[in-house]
Amino acid sequence: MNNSRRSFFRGLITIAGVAAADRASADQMTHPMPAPANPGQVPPVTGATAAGTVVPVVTPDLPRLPFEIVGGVKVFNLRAEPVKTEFLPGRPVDAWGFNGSVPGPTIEVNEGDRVRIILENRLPEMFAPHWHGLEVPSNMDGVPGISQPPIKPGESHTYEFTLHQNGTFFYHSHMPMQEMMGMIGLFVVHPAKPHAPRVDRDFGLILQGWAILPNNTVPNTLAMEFNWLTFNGKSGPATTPLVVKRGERVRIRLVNLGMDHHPIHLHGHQFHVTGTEAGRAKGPFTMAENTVIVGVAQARDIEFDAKYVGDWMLHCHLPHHMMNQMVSMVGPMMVPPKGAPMPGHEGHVMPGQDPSKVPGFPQDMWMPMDELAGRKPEILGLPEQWTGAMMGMMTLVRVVEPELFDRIERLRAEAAKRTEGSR
Ligand SMILES: [Cu+2]
Repeated sequence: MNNSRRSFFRGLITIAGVAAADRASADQMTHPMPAPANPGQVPPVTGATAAGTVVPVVTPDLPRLPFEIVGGVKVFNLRAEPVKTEFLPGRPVDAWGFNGSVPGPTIEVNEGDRVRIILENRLPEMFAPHWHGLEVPSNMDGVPGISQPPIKPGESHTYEFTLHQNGTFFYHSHMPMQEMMGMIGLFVVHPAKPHAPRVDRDFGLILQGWAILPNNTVPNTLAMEFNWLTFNGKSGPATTPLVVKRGERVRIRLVNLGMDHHPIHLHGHQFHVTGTEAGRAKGPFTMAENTVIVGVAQARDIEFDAKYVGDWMLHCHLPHHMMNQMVSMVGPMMVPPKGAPMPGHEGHVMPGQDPSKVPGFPQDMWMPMDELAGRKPEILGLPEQWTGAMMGMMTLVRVVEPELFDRIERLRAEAAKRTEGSR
């Protein structure tokens, strides 16, 4: 990051931070307890998997799409529409998504289910949804002009098929520019018989890159450089940590739709890739890894035993994907004059050293923004300034002792109850 870009970003963060802090204190007056991070994280009382033998998938910061059973068919209603969202509090974005969410809500079903998806197009232009990786009849494939006429604005189209596969799939617009506005959602199909070894926790993350210029809210879908990187529509530190209990077996489903491939790295543990966008891979899984490239249009399921207690980073390892608001600035490169240290760099220079004589200074990206992360239960117990280096496509896998896990679960259940009560 060059000097002017970085100092500009510092300014932005300060402004955003002040605005967010105001909002946060206003929030705290009306909601004294931590707000629910994600109503979709709470397992459904009734739903695809409530009575089943599989663990429900948790998609942090994204809801689950509800359904009704009509004549043995699971019926879903999906609306393609413009969505106002925030990657971080104070960073508004005008994206496109589904049912008020970007990415769209997670469709979660079981192998063997018959599903009917009624798709309403509330976009100002034509659209059709493709079911990526699913083996469906050609006229259900969602390719405008080939397998069906495009769905015109204001019109609906019904898709119906039986799921004979299991694994991590997704739905997305089959129009590339609409994809870059955010139009994707997870489509998880649980196996009829759980895979061995069983997992105790199952998570899903959608990886996206965005080009949004300063003072702008609309993604530039023609761009080839991306300055915002998100997991499930949030940038660090607004991504909600994945909380697991020590000793549990964990699956994380990673899906990428964008212009870049993302090497996703997990700290502290080794994992195996157990599935792709084609479903479950064939075991035994012998190659241990801690970094997996999730290419565009690919899904990668990773599984590991959460052996080690700690707050472990899970992030894209491309250096620029570990940042927020990466933009080049017009104008002279900034060189800090002697005797005028840059804000945030006091004490970073060896005594007697002139920072303006050190080529490349500054480079650190330490920007604590705890106030932007909110007060959700999943961050309980993290140290102060934990957000200092949490940016971009980055979250935490928190492997915690049972006692802390139960406390977090209790807070989440209480928050979910309050959300229910306020409806
Ligand atoms: Cu990346």
